[in-house]
Amino acid sequence: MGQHAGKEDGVNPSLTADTDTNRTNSVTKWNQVSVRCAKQLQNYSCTPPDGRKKKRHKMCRSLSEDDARTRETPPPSPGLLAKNILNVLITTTDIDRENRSNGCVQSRDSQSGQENVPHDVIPNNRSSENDVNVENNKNNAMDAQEGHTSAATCSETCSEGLSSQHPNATTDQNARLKENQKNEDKDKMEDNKENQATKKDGFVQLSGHDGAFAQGAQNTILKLQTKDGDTEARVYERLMQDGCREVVPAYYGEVFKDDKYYIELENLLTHFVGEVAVMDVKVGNRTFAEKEAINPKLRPDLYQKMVKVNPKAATEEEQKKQAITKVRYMTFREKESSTSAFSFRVEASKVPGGKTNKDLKTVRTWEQVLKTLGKFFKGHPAARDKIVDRLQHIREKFAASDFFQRHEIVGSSILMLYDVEDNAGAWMIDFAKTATLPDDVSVTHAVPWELGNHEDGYLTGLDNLIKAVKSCVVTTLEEEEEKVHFV
Ligand code: I3P
Repeated sequence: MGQHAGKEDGVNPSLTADTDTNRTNSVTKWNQVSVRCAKQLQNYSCTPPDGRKKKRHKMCRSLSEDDARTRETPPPSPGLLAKNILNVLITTTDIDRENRSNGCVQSRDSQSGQENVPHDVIPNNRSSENDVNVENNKNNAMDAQEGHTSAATCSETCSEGLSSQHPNATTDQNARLKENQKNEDKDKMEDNKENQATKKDGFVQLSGHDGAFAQGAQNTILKLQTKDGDTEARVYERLMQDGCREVVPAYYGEVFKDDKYYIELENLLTHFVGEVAVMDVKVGNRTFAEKEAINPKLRPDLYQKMVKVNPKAATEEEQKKQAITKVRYMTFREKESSTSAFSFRVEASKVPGGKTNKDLKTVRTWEQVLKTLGKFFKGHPAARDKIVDRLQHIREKFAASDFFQRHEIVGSSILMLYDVEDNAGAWMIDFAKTATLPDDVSVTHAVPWELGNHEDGYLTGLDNLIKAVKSCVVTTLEEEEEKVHFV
Protein backbone atom coordinates (compact mmCIF):
# COMPACT_ATOMS: atom_id res chain seq x y z
CA MET A 1 0.00 0.00 0.00
CA GLY A 2 1.26 3.43 -0.63
CA GLN A 3 1.77 4.17 2.97
CA HIS A 4 4.60 6.39 4.00
CA ALA A 5 6.71 4.38 6.35
CA GLY A 6 8.25 6.98 8.55
CA LYS A 7 10.72 5.41 10.91
CA GLU A 8 9.44 5.29 14.43
CA ASP A 9 11.45 7.33 16.84
CA GLY A 10 9.22 7.37 19.86
CA VAL A 11 10.96 5.41 22.58
CA ASN A 12 8.67 3.91 25.12
CA PRO A 13 10.23 4.86 28.44
CA SER A 14 8.92 1.66 29.96
CA LEU A 15 11.25 -0.37 27.75
CA THR A 16 14.69 -1.06 29.10
CA ALA A 17 17.67 -2.84 27.60
CA ASP A 18 16.75 -5.82 29.79
CA THR A 19 13.28 -6.16 28.40
CA ASP A 20 14.72 -5.96 24.92
CA THR A 21 17.13 -8.82 25.68
CA ASN A 22 14.33 -10.89 27.13
CA ARG A 23 12.32 -10.18 24.10
CA THR A 24 15.06 -11.24 21.71
CA ASN A 25 15.39 -14.55 23.56
CA SER A 26 11.73 -15.30 23.58
CA VAL A 27 11.34 -14.06 20.04
CA THR A 28 13.45 -16.90 18.66
CA LYS A 29 11.22 -19.47 20.32
CA TRP A 30 8.09 -17.87 19.11
CA ASN A 31 7.61 -18.97 15.55
CA GLN A 32 4.06 -17.95 15.23
CA VAL A 33 2.26 -14.85 14.26
CA SER A 34 0.75 -13.15 17.24
CA VAL A 35 -1.97 -10.69 16.71
CA ARG A 36 -3.80 -8.46 18.99
CA CYS A 37 -6.90 -7.10 17.44
CA ALA A 38 -8.14 -3.82 18.73
CA LYS A 39 -11.65 -5.19 18.60
CA GLN A 40 -10.68 -8.24 20.59
CA LEU A 41 -8.79 -6.57 23.38
CA GLN A 42 -11.10 -7.91 25.99
CA ASN A 43 -11.34 -11.46 24.70
CA TYR A 44 -7.94 -13.09 24.67
CA SER A 45 -5.27 -14.16 27.05
CA CYS A 46 -1.95 -15.63 26.04
CA THR A 47 1.68 -15.99 26.89
CA PRO A 48 3.29 -12.87 25.55
CA PRO A 49 6.43 -13.30 23.45
CA ASP A 50 8.56 -11.08 25.62
CA GLY A 51 8.93 -8.53 28.37
CA ARG A 52 7.75 -5.63 26.31
CA LYS A 53 4.65 -7.44 25.29
CA LYS A 54 3.93 -8.50 28.85
CA LYS A 55 2.94 -4.93 29.59
CA ARG A 56 1.29 -4.24 26.31
CA HIS A 57 -0.22 -7.58 25.43
CA LYS A 58 -2.62 -8.34 28.16
CA MET A 59 -4.47 -10.36 25.57
CA CYS A 60 -3.50 -11.63 22.19
CA ARG A 61 -3.93 -14.66 20.05
CA SER A 62 -1.58 -16.86 18.09
CA LEU A 63 -1.97 -17.92 14.53
CA SER A 64 0.16 -20.18 12.43
CA GLU A 65 2.12 -18.50 9.63
CA ASP A 66 -0.12 -19.85 6.91
CA ASP A 67 -3.36 -19.02 8.64
CA ALA A 68 -4.84 -16.96 5.87
CA ARG A 69 -7.12 -14.66 7.68
CA THR A 70 -9.54 -12.55 5.77
CA ARG A 71 -10.51 -9.35 7.41
CA GLU A 72 -13.93 -8.03 6.94
CA THR A 73 -13.65 -5.33 4.33
CA PRO A 74 -13.76 -2.13 6.32
CA PRO A 75 -16.76 0.08 5.72
CA PRO A 76 -16.07 2.00 2.54
CA SER A 77 -15.54 5.69 2.85
CA PRO A 78 -18.21 7.83 1.26
CA GLY A 79 -18.21 7.63 -2.48
CA LEU A 80 -15.68 4.83 -2.68
CA LEU A 81 -16.11 1.31 -3.93
CA ALA A 82 -14.77 -1.47 -1.79
CA LYS A 83 -13.07 -3.93 -4.12
CA ASN A 84 -11.12 -7.07 -3.68
CA ILE A 85 -7.38 -6.53 -3.54
CA LEU A 86 -6.86 -8.88 -6.47
CA ASN A 87 -8.70 -6.46 -8.70
CA VAL A 88 -6.32 -3.74 -7.73
CA LEU A 89 -3.41 -5.44 -9.39
CA ILE A 90 -5.07 -5.83 -12.75
CA THR A 91 -4.35 -2.91 -15.00
CA THR A 92 -7.59 -1.76 -16.49
CA THR A 93 -6.90 -0.98 -20.09
CA ASP A 94 -10.46 -0.92 -21.28
CA ILE A 95 -11.43 2.38 -19.81
CA ASP A 96 -14.86 3.78 -20.34
CA ARG A 97 -13.60 7.16 -21.36
CA GLU A 98 -17.02 8.45 -22.24
CA ASN A 99 -18.34 7.82 -18.77
CA ARG A 100 -15.28 9.19 -17.14
CA SER A 101 -15.27 12.43 -19.03
CA ASN A 102 -18.92 12.98 -18.17
CA GLY A 103 -17.90 13.36 -14.56
CA CYS A 104 -15.14 15.80 -15.35
CA VAL A 105 -15.25 19.44 -14.53
CA GLN A 106 -13.24 22.07 -16.32
CA SER A 107 -9.91 23.11 -14.92
CA ARG A 108 -10.15 25.62 -12.19
CA ASP A 109 -8.32 28.90 -11.96
CA SER A 110 -4.59 28.45 -12.01
CA GLN A 111 -1.96 30.07 -9.90
CA SER A 112 1.44 30.74 -11.23
CA GLY A 113 4.51 31.81 -9.40
CA GLN A 114 5.07 32.13 -5.72
CA GLU A 115 4.32 35.85 -6.03
CA ASN A 116 0.84 34.86 -7.10
CA VAL A 117 0.15 32.76 -4.07
CA PRO A 118 -3.50 33.40 -3.20
CA HIS A 119 -3.96 35.84 -0.34
CA ASP A 120 -5.67 33.25 1.77
CA VAL A 121 -2.76 30.80 1.67
CA ILE A 122 -1.51 30.74 5.19
CA PRO A 123 2.18 31.47 5.36
CA ASN A 124 4.49 29.82 7.78
CA ASN A 125 6.48 32.63 9.32
CA ARG A 126 9.53 30.61 10.10
CA SER A 127 12.77 32.21 9.06
CA SER A 128 14.04 31.46 5.60
CA GLU A 129 17.26 33.41 5.98
CA ASN A 130 19.39 30.36 5.27
CA ASP A 131 17.66 29.73 2.01
CA VAL A 132 20.17 28.88 -0.64
CA ASN A 133 20.07 29.02 -4.35
CA VAL A 134 18.98 25.65 -5.61
CA GLU A 135 17.69 26.61 -9.04
CA ASN A 136 19.53 23.76 -10.71
CA ASN A 137 18.18 21.16 -8.40
CA LYS A 138 14.70 22.59 -8.59
CA ASN A 139 14.83 22.48 -12.34
CA ASN A 140 16.10 18.93 -12.20
CA ALA A 141 13.23 17.97 -9.97
CA MET A 142 10.70 19.61 -12.25
CA ASP A 143 12.33 17.99 -15.29
CA ALA A 144 12.10 14.67 -13.57
CA GLN A 145 8.41 15.21 -13.00
CA GLU A 146 7.91 16.21 -16.57
CA GLY A 147 9.53 13.00 -17.71
CA HIS A 148 7.46 11.07 -15.24
CA THR A 149 4.88 9.50 -17.49
CA SER A 150 6.96 9.46 -20.62
CA ALA A 151 10.11 8.06 -19.05
CA ALA A 152 9.68 4.57 -20.48
CA THR A 153 9.29 5.77 -24.05
CA CYS A 154 12.20 8.12 -23.67
CA SER A 155 14.54 5.56 -22.23
CA GLU A 156 13.68 3.05 -24.96
CA THR A 157 14.48 5.57 -27.65
CA CYS A 158 17.66 6.67 -25.98
CA SER A 159 18.92 3.24 -25.17
CA GLU A 160 18.54 2.12 -28.76
CA GLY A 161 20.97 4.79 -29.81
CA LEU A 162 23.29 3.99 -26.98
CA SER A 163 23.42 0.27 -27.32
CA SER A 164 26.43 0.30 -29.61
CA GLN A 165 29.40 2.58 -29.73
CA HIS A 166 29.18 5.34 -32.26
CA PRO A 167 31.94 5.03 -34.86
CA ASN A 168 32.51 8.79 -34.96
CA ALA A 169 32.47 9.33 -31.22
CA THR A 170 35.60 10.03 -29.21
CA THR A 171 36.73 7.62 -26.49
CA ASP A 172 35.31 10.01 -23.91
CA GLN A 173 31.98 10.15 -25.66
CA ASN A 174 31.88 6.40 -25.95
CA ALA A 175 32.67 6.04 -22.27
CA ARG A 176 29.82 8.44 -21.49
CA LEU A 177 27.48 6.55 -23.79
CA LYS A 178 28.42 3.31 -22.07
CA GLU A 179 27.84 4.88 -18.66
CA ASN A 180 24.44 6.19 -19.80
CA GLN A 181 23.55 2.78 -21.15
CA LYS A 182 24.44 1.25 -17.79
CA ASN A 183 22.26 3.78 -15.97
CA GLU A 184 19.36 3.17 -18.36
CA ASP A 185 19.63 -0.56 -17.78
CA LYS A 186 19.78 -0.04 -14.04
CA ASP A 187 16.67 2.17 -14.18
CA LYS A 188 14.86 -0.45 -16.22
CA MET A 189 15.80 -3.17 -13.76
CA GLU A 190 14.58 -1.02 -10.89
CA ASP A 191 11.31 -0.35 -12.71
CA ASN A 192 10.84 -4.05 -13.26
CA LYS A 193 11.67 -4.78 -9.64
CA GLU A 194 9.19 -2.13 -8.54
CA ASN A 195 6.43 -3.43 -10.79
CA GLN A 196 7.04 -6.99 -9.71
CA ALA A 197 7.03 -5.96 -6.08
CA THR A 198 3.75 -4.14 -6.59
CA LYS A 199 2.11 -7.09 -8.26
CA LYS A 200 3.46 -9.64 -5.85
CA ASP A 201 2.86 -7.69 -2.67
CA GLY A 202 -0.45 -6.03 -3.41
CA PHE A 203 0.68 -2.68 -2.14
CA VAL A 204 2.72 0.28 -3.34
CA GLN A 205 5.40 1.63 -1.03
CA LEU A 206 5.86 5.25 -1.93
CA SER A 207 8.37 6.32 0.63
CA GLY A 208 9.94 5.36 3.91
CA HIS A 209 12.59 2.83 4.74
CA ASP A 210 13.04 -0.24 2.54
CA GLY A 211 11.15 -3.28 3.74
CA ALA A 212 8.91 -1.21 5.98
CA PHE A 213 5.80 -2.96 4.68
CA ALA A 214 4.65 -6.52 4.20
CA GLN A 215 1.51 -8.13 2.92
CA GLY A 216 -1.02 -8.71 5.65
CA ALA A 217 -4.24 -10.68 5.40
CA GLN A 218 -6.38 -10.29 2.31
CA ASN A 219 -7.38 -6.69 2.87
CA THR A 220 -4.57 -5.51 5.10
CA ILE A 221 -0.92 -4.52 5.09
CA LEU A 222 1.68 -4.82 7.80
CA LYS A 223 3.76 -1.80 8.72
CA LEU A 224 7.06 -2.42 10.45
CA GLN A 225 7.58 -0.95 13.91
CA THR A 226 11.01 -0.22 15.29
CA LYS A 227 12.24 -2.55 18.00
CA ASP A 228 12.01 0.01 20.77
CA GLY A 229 8.79 1.75 19.90
CA ASP A 230 5.09 1.08 19.96
CA THR A 231 3.99 4.69 19.56
CA GLU A 232 2.12 4.17 16.34
CA ALA A 233 0.20 1.15 17.63
CA ARG A 234 -0.95 3.16 20.65
CA VAL A 235 -1.93 6.10 18.46
CA TYR A 236 -3.99 3.94 16.10
CA GLU A 237 -5.66 2.23 19.06
CA ARG A 238 -6.82 5.60 20.32
CA LEU A 239 -7.76 6.85 16.90
CA MET A 240 -10.09 3.88 16.49
CA GLN A 241 -12.09 5.40 19.36
CA ASP A 242 -11.88 8.97 18.07
CA GLY A 243 -14.04 11.03 15.71
CA CYS A 244 -11.13 10.82 13.25
CA ARG A 245 -11.47 7.06 12.91
CA GLU A 246 -12.92 7.29 9.41
CA VAL A 247 -10.12 9.45 8.04
CA VAL A 248 -7.33 7.04 8.97
CA PRO A 249 -6.83 3.44 7.78
CA ALA A 250 -8.65 0.91 9.96
CA TYR A 251 -6.30 -0.55 12.56
CA TYR A 252 -6.37 -4.25 13.38
CA GLY A 253 -3.67 -4.62 16.00
CA GLU A 254 -0.07 -5.61 16.43
CA VAL A 255 1.48 -8.54 14.65
CA PHE A 256 4.69 -10.36 15.47
CA LYS A 257 6.01 -12.10 12.38
CA ASP A 258 9.44 -13.28 11.21
CA ASP A 259 11.03 -11.80 14.33
CA LYS A 260 9.61 -8.38 13.65
CA TYR A 261 6.87 -6.23 15.09
CA TYR A 262 4.28 -4.82 12.75
CA ILE A 263 0.99 -3.04 12.98
CA GLU A 264 -1.80 -4.35 10.79
CA LEU A 265 -3.70 -1.71 8.84
CA GLU A 266 -6.44 -1.57 6.27
CA ASN A 267 -4.98 -1.79 2.76
CA LEU A 268 -6.38 1.38 1.22
CA LEU A 269 -5.95 -0.01 -2.30
CA THR A 270 -8.94 -2.23 -1.65
CA HIS A 271 -11.14 0.80 -2.24
CA PHE A 272 -10.01 1.11 -5.83
CA VAL A 273 -9.99 -0.66 -9.17
CA GLY A 274 -7.13 -1.15 -11.62
CA GLU A 275 -3.85 0.66 -11.21
CA VAL A 276 -4.08 3.41 -8.67
CA ALA A 277 -2.51 6.88 -8.61
CA VAL A 278 -1.01 7.57 -5.18
CA MET A 279 0.55 10.68 -3.71
CA ASP A 280 2.11 11.06 -0.27
CA VAL A 281 2.01 14.59 1.15
CA LYS A 282 3.80 15.31 4.42
CA VAL A 283 1.73 17.79 6.41
CA GLY A 284 2.92 20.25 9.06
CA ASN A 285 5.62 22.88 9.48
CA ARG A 286 7.91 20.69 11.59
CA THR A 287 9.19 17.29 10.48
CA PHE A 288 11.27 16.40 13.56
CA ALA A 289 10.37 15.69 17.16
CA GLU A 290 11.27 18.28 19.80
CA LYS A 291 13.80 15.89 21.29
CA GLU A 292 15.54 15.70 17.92
CA ALA A 293 15.88 19.48 17.94
CA ILE A 294 18.32 19.27 20.83
CA ASN A 295 20.20 16.16 19.79
CA PRO A 296 23.83 17.23 19.07
CA LYS A 297 24.87 13.96 17.43
CA LEU A 298 26.70 14.58 14.16
CA ARG A 299 25.75 12.28 11.29
CA PRO A 300 27.93 11.85 8.21
CA ASP A 301 25.09 10.08 6.35
CA LEU A 302 22.85 13.13 6.64
CA TYR A 303 25.67 15.38 5.49
CA GLN A 304 25.99 13.24 2.37
CA LYS A 305 22.24 13.34 1.81
CA MET A 306 22.21 17.11 2.19
CA VAL A 307 24.99 17.83 -0.31
CA LYS A 308 23.40 15.43 -2.76
CA VAL A 309 20.28 17.62 -2.77
CA ASN A 310 22.24 20.85 -2.79
CA PRO A 311 26.04 20.72 -3.17
CA LYS A 312 26.31 24.33 -1.98
CA ALA A 313 24.32 23.90 1.22
CA ALA A 314 27.12 22.97 3.62
CA THR A 315 28.84 25.67 5.66
CA GLU A 316 32.64 25.70 5.89
CA GLU A 317 32.50 24.09 9.30
CA GLU A 318 30.14 21.39 8.07
CA GLN A 319 32.44 20.74 5.13
CA LYS A 320 35.31 20.22 7.53
CA LYS A 321 33.34 17.87 9.74
CA GLN A 322 31.54 16.19 6.86
CA ALA A 323 28.65 15.64 9.27
CA ILE A 324 25.51 17.46 10.45
CA THR A 325 22.87 16.98 13.13
CA LYS A 326 19.48 15.51 12.38
CA VAL A 327 17.72 18.80 13.06
CA ARG A 328 20.04 20.58 10.63
CA TYR A 329 19.16 18.03 7.96
CA MET A 330 15.45 18.08 8.65
CA THR A 331 15.25 21.90 8.62
CA PHE A 332 17.36 21.93 5.45
CA ARG A 333 14.78 19.61 3.85
CA GLU A 334 11.95 21.82 5.06
CA LYS A 335 13.51 24.90 3.48
CA GLU A 336 14.42 23.23 0.20
CA SER A 337 10.85 22.02 -0.13
CA SER A 338 7.50 23.73 0.36
CA THR A 339 7.30 22.77 4.05
CA SER A 340 8.83 26.02 5.32
CA ALA A 341 6.60 28.27 3.27
CA PHE A 342 3.34 26.30 3.13
CA SER A 343 3.58 23.68 5.90
CA PHE A 344 3.22 20.74 3.54
CA ARG A 345 5.30 19.05 0.89
CA VAL A 346 4.83 16.34 -1.69
CA GLU A 347 7.05 13.43 -0.67
CA ALA A 348 6.42 11.01 -3.50
CA SER A 349 3.86 10.06 -6.10
CA LYS A 350 3.03 7.32 -8.54
CA VAL A 351 0.63 7.42 -11.45
CA PRO A 352 -0.54 4.37 -13.42
CA GLY A 353 2.12 3.28 -15.87
CA GLY A 354 4.77 5.49 -14.29
CA LYS A 355 7.39 4.68 -11.74
CA THR A 356 7.45 6.06 -8.23
CA ASN A 357 8.65 9.65 -8.30
CA LYS A 358 10.63 10.54 -5.20
CA ASP A 359 12.65 13.25 -6.86
CA LEU A 360 10.58 16.00 -5.31
CA LYS A 361 12.86 17.29 -2.57
CA THR A 362 13.20 20.73 -4.16
CA VAL A 363 9.60 21.33 -5.15
CA ARG A 364 9.37 24.51 -3.12
CA THR A 365 7.46 27.38 -4.70
CA TRP A 366 3.69 27.62 -5.00
CA GLU A 367 4.01 27.35 -8.76
CA GLN A 368 6.10 24.18 -8.52
CA VAL A 369 3.65 22.64 -6.07
CA LEU A 370 0.70 23.37 -8.37
CA LYS A 371 2.57 21.93 -11.34
CA THR A 372 3.34 18.75 -9.40
CA LEU A 373 -0.29 18.38 -8.34
CA GLY A 374 -1.53 19.17 -11.86
CA LYS A 375 0.60 16.34 -13.25
CA PHE A 376 -0.63 13.96 -10.61
CA PHE A 377 -4.29 14.59 -11.47
CA LYS A 378 -3.64 14.85 -15.22
CA GLY A 379 -6.77 13.75 -17.11
CA HIS A 380 -8.74 13.31 -13.88
CA PRO A 381 -10.33 16.59 -12.74
CA ALA A 382 -13.27 14.67 -11.28
CA ALA A 383 -10.91 12.73 -9.01
CA ARG A 384 -9.28 15.99 -7.99
CA ASP A 385 -12.66 17.46 -7.03
CA LYS A 386 -13.50 14.44 -4.91
CA ILE A 387 -10.16 14.71 -3.16
CA VAL A 388 -10.77 18.37 -2.40
CA ASP A 389 -14.06 17.38 -0.71
CA ARG A 390 -12.39 14.59 1.17
CA LEU A 391 -9.57 16.87 2.38
CA GLN A 392 -12.15 19.34 3.61
CA HIS A 393 -13.85 16.51 5.45
CA ILE A 394 -10.52 15.49 7.02
CA ARG A 395 -10.03 19.09 8.09
CA GLU A 396 -13.41 19.19 9.83
CA LYS A 397 -12.77 15.87 11.57
CA PHE A 398 -9.29 16.92 12.62
CA ALA A 399 -10.47 20.23 14.06
CA ALA A 400 -13.20 18.49 16.07
CA SER A 401 -11.01 15.61 17.25
CA ASP A 402 -10.38 15.12 20.96
CA PHE A 403 -7.30 13.10 20.12
CA PHE A 404 -5.65 15.77 17.98
CA GLN A 405 -6.37 18.44 20.56
CA ARG A 406 -4.10 16.60 22.95
CA HIS A 407 -1.35 15.55 20.53
CA GLU A 408 1.36 17.05 18.36
CA ILE A 409 1.46 15.57 14.86
CA VAL A 410 4.95 15.38 13.42
CA GLY A 411 6.05 13.67 10.21
CA SER A 412 2.50 12.58 9.42
CA SER A 413 1.29 12.34 5.82
CA ILE A 414 -1.93 12.50 3.88
CA LEU A 415 -2.20 9.83 1.23
CA MET A 416 -4.29 10.80 -1.81
CA LEU A 417 -5.44 8.08 -4.19
CA TYR A 418 -7.61 7.77 -7.25
CA ASP A 419 -8.23 5.21 -9.96
CA VAL A 420 -9.29 4.95 -13.61
CA GLU A 421 -12.95 5.22 -12.65
CA ASP A 422 -12.24 8.39 -10.69
CA ASN A 423 -12.92 6.76 -7.35
CA ALA A 424 -10.85 8.97 -5.10
CA GLY A 425 -9.97 9.28 -1.46
CA ALA A 426 -7.49 10.61 1.06
CA TRP A 427 -6.42 9.38 4.49
CA MET A 428 -4.16 10.54 7.28
CA ILE A 429 -1.26 8.13 7.84
CA ASP A 430 2.09 7.87 9.69
CA PHE A 431 1.78 8.52 13.37
CA ALA A 432 5.14 7.18 14.56
CA LYS A 433 6.17 10.64 15.75
CA THR A 434 2.79 11.69 17.11
CA ALA A 435 3.19 12.54 20.78
CA THR A 436 0.92 13.37 23.70
CA LEU A 437 1.27 16.99 24.76
CA PRO A 438 2.61 17.81 28.24
CA ASP A 439 -0.29 18.57 30.62
CA ASP A 440 0.40 22.30 30.71
CA VAL A 441 0.68 22.71 26.94
CA SER A 442 -2.01 23.17 24.33
CA VAL A 443 -1.56 23.70 20.61
CA THR A 444 -3.48 25.41 17.82
CA HIS A 445 -1.87 23.36 14.98
CA ALA A 446 -1.78 26.68 13.15
CA VAL A 447 1.09 28.82 14.40
CA PRO A 448 4.85 28.62 13.85
CA TRP A 449 6.90 26.26 15.97
CA GLU A 450 9.34 27.34 18.65
CA LEU A 451 11.20 24.94 20.88
CA GLY A 452 8.85 24.08 23.74
CA ASN A 453 5.54 25.20 22.21
CA HIS A 454 4.97 21.81 20.50
CA GLU A 455 3.16 23.44 17.59
CA ASP A 456 3.13 21.39 14.39
CA GLY A 457 1.39 23.61 11.81
CA TYR A 458 -0.84 20.72 10.76
CA LEU A 459 -3.95 22.80 10.12
CA THR A 460 -1.99 25.47 8.30
CA GLY A 461 -0.55 22.80 6.05
CA LEU A 462 -3.87 21.11 5.47
CA ASP A 463 -5.57 24.40 4.59
CA ASN A 464 -2.80 25.23 2.14
CA LEU A 465 -2.92 21.75 0.65
CA ILE A 466 -6.66 22.10 0.06
CA LYS A 467 -6.09 25.42 -1.70
CA ALA A 468 -3.32 23.97 -3.82
CA VAL A 469 -5.31 20.91 -4.91
CA LYS A 470 -8.30 23.15 -5.64
CA SER A 471 -6.35 25.60 -7.75
CA CYS A 472 -3.92 23.41 -9.70
CA VAL A 473 -4.66 23.17 -13.42
CA VAL A 474 -5.89 19.70 -14.28
CA THR A 475 -6.42 18.79 -17.90
CA THR A 476 -9.35 16.60 -18.91
CA LEU A 477 -8.82 13.28 -20.59
CA GLU A 478 -10.05 14.76 -23.89
CA GLU A 479 -7.46 17.50 -23.70
CA GLU A 480 -4.78 14.89 -23.07
CA GLU A 481 -5.97 12.86 -26.06
CA GLU A 482 -5.98 15.93 -28.28
CA LYS A 483 -2.39 16.63 -27.29
CA VAL A 484 -1.39 13.13 -28.38
CA HIS A 485 -3.07 13.64 -31.78
CA PHE A 486 -1.28 16.87 -32.44
CA VAL A 487 2.19 15.71 -31.43
C1 I3P B 1 14.61 11.14 5.94
C2 I3P B 1 13.14 11.46 6.25
C3 I3P B 1 12.60 10.54 7.31
C4 I3P B 1 13.51 10.54 8.55
C5 I3P B 1 14.93 10.18 8.19
C6 I3P B 1 15.48 11.17 7.18
O1 I3P B 1 15.09 12.11 5.06
O2 I3P B 1 13.00 12.79 6.67
O3 I3P B 1 11.29 10.98 7.68
O4 I3P B 1 13.06 9.53 9.42
O5 I3P B 1 15.70 10.26 9.37
O6 I3P B 1 16.80 10.80 6.83
P1 I3P B 1 14.80 12.02 3.49
O7 I3P B 1 13.34 12.16 3.29
O8 I3P B 1 15.54 13.16 2.92
O9 I3P B 1 15.33 10.70 3.03
P2 I3P B 1 12.20 9.88 10.71
O10 I3P B 1 10.84 10.26 10.17
O11 I3P B 1 12.20 8.64 11.50
O12 I3P B 1 12.85 11.01 11.43
P3 I3P B 1 16.73 9.10 9.77
O13 I3P B 1 17.88 9.23 8.80
O14 I3P B 1 17.11 9.43 11.17
O15 I3P B 1 16.01 7.80 9.65
